[in-house]
Amino acid sequence: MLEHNASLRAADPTVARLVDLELTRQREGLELIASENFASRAVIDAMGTPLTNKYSEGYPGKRYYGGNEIVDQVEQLAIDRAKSLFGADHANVQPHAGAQANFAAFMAVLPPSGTLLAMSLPHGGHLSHGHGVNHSGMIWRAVHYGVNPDSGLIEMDEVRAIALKARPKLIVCGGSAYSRIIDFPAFRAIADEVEAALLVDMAHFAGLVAGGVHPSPVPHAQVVTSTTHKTLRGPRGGLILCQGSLAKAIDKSVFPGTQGGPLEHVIAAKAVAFAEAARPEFKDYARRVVVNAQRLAAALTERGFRIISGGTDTHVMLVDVRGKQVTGKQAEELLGRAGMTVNRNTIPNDPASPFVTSGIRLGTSALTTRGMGEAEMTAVADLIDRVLSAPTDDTIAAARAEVHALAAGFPLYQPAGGRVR
Ligand code: DSN
Repeated sequence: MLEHNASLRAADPTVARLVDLELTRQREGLELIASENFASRAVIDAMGTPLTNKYSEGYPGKRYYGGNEIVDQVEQLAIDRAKSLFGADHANVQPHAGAQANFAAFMAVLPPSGTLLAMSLPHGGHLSHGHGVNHSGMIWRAVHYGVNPDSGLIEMDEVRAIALKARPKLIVCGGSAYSRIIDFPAFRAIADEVEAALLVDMAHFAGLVAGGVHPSPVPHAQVVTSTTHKTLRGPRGGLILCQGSLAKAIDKSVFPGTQGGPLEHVIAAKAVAFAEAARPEFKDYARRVVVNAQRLAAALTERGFRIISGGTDTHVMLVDVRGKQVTGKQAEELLGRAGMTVNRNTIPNDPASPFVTSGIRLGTSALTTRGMGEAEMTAVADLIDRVLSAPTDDTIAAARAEVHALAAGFPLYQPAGGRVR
């Protein structure tokens, strides 16, 4: 357990034991889920503070409760740091999570029953971008674009043709399993042509934008939403950036529109993360995330896996596992038994159901935070290949031992000398 949690151990050993077990799981395994990362000790410390005790509905200087003099400073710091980090006119740091950020942002720019155009979930989009089982798909009329089945790429001509036909008032790009740089200027040109607003959900690649290794959507989109815990390596939470003209509408849409009291302890942790992401060493981190992802994708390709779109420009890749005679679900389970955490994922035009899938999604943000580099990525590709090519108990046990040894070389949350401090 993190040593500062000694009070938890004394007060509630049951919860403390579960935290210990989870920390051990994180330490001993290889975290390959593309949307996960390891927040710094400072970020975790900021979350575990008495700021959680405070009600602060409203915004700095305009609250509905007394006693917010200090909390105002915390939230203003987070706002200022977010604006400076991303060069945005306005930031709202209150969304509890990415889906909440999207819902509030959509509500601010698109009246209910209006039409939105976004990437379809099975092609790499996101549930909150108008999928039928999500409220966004019930409140708004959602039309979707996908990727070319052969290239795995978004085709802007197709997006434009759909937009001209559907006449959306909101166009959304960004998603959870698209590994290539999105053409933001082209999306903006289409949005302008059909008189729609452009919203970019940069949840996955926000850290790469902050680190300067990915183009920023901020100059091109009226609204940019994000989470703060993926490549950005902050606490679990959401963020909205927007042009100045939309600042009031966005703020009203978050509170009182969709949320109540903000989580100021998490907002403090967001402030810490934004400052960390502004440091020169974060630029180096972001660069290594992408180099590692490209190495992992290349090493998997060399071992007979098909990477959708042929590779990656970011931290994420979508891997077709059918060549190894397994489904995505089986691959997730087999790799999990070997200590490698991945998630099954549909591939474009997947013949398997979303519960079974033909692919897995991998990302390098977390392993890079641990300090791993290209040699380790090759080793990880080799482990994945060995497990999925011959998934016997012996192969899995041998791989698990190697996974533990590899992880032990890159310690996590150690009291002294660990790579995540
Ligand atoms: N669940 C996140 C992901 O894994 O990409 C997106 O919200």
